[in-house]
Amino acid sequence: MSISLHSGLRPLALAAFTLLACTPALAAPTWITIGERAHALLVRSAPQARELSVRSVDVNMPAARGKRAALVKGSEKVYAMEVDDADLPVLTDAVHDELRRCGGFIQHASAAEALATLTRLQATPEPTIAPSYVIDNQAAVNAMLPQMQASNILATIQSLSDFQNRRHTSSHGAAASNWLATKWAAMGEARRDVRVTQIAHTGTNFQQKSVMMEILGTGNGREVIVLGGHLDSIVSGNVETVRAPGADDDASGVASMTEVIRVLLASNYQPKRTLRFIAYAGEEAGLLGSKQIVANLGNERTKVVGVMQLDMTAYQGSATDLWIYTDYTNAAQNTFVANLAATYLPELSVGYDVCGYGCSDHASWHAAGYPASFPFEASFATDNRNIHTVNDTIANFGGTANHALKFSKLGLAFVVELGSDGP
Ligand code: IPO
Ligand code: ZN
Repeated sequence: MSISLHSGLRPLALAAFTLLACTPALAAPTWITIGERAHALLVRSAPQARELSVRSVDVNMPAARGKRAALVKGSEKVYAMEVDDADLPVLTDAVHDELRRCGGFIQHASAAEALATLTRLQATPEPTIAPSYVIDNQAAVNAMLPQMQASNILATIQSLSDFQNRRHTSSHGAAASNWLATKWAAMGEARRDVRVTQIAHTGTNFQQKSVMMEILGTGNGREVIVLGGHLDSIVSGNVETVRAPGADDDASGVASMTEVIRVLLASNYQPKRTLRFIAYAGEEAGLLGSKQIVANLGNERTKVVGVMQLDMTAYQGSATDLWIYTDYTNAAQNTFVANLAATYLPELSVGYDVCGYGCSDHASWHAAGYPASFPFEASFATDNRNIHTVNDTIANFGGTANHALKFSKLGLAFVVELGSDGP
């Protein structure tokens, strides 16, 4: 700002200048929306952060945490904040060290976007397309489910956790992206309707690309079903040298998706809607990859009909098999997901829980108004204590991918039931 003091400033401008001068300028301002628990850490770690707005957001909660589908209204405060870009790594570490199991934040491209996100959360967005949630592809799904193998999932988890780490700002994170893109491209080589792309991102030292495989829809290809998980892993420390196997968080989700892809292609399944499998970069640093992918859709003539996130599938926290998270997800689609489990995996038990604002990439989709669901490996109280540490290993989730296989099966049922619907 340049002010010339001798040119007769109007009192209002002078008052504004005085106010601004009292607040230290942020070197590189960026904008986030953040849930109440992570916000408490932010004001401690970055007192110069500016609050732009705060809303109390209604969230669906299970009437009692556990095996009950009945939902009640709860609420959480979500803040729009202007912060210094340089403060975000500290915040990320604080969130992961202290909250680990709940709450996070979403980074935005502008103050206006952060504020618009708050408004949309409050309004409980209506999906632009109301898909049919009728379960009517039993023949196709039941033919594919028995082909799915835990051993394949385990092998992919092993390969991903063999990278030193998968930080979005490290050479290892970039290499893991290249490895996955090569693997998915080889799997789809024989099909002309399969495309694998790496999606580059913007941000400080953001080296890791998201990886996307598409199976193009034959009849209704402009409508899209998304199955996602995140590629990056995190342990605090030097990004080039720290060890972050991230076997459960989230090699397991990416590996579960990879087995869905393998069996769909082996069965020569051709969807009517387009299927997108996305391994998001930079989830651990504020849902960075998914946020940018969702924002980029603004210019694309596609309609995302349904989104499922697989973030942590390999560690079974309790006797209950599948936990459906009810906050910042779509209630109607969650009912559909529970019905898929009852239809195709009747031997499994289902529980319901909440994890707070921004706990995984489904929140990027939900915040933009797309129907998203988040089936998870455990309850909030019984989750894997080893995530975000060097001990997030295969051995520490029990050495098999038997639990992860359940999520592969659920994911396959989800993409086939929604993907088979035509115009
Ligand atoms: C996560 C989500 C819900 C629960 I309960 C426990 C853990 C994962 C999220 N915190 C994360 O770090 N994803 O990568
Ligand atoms: Zn994590």
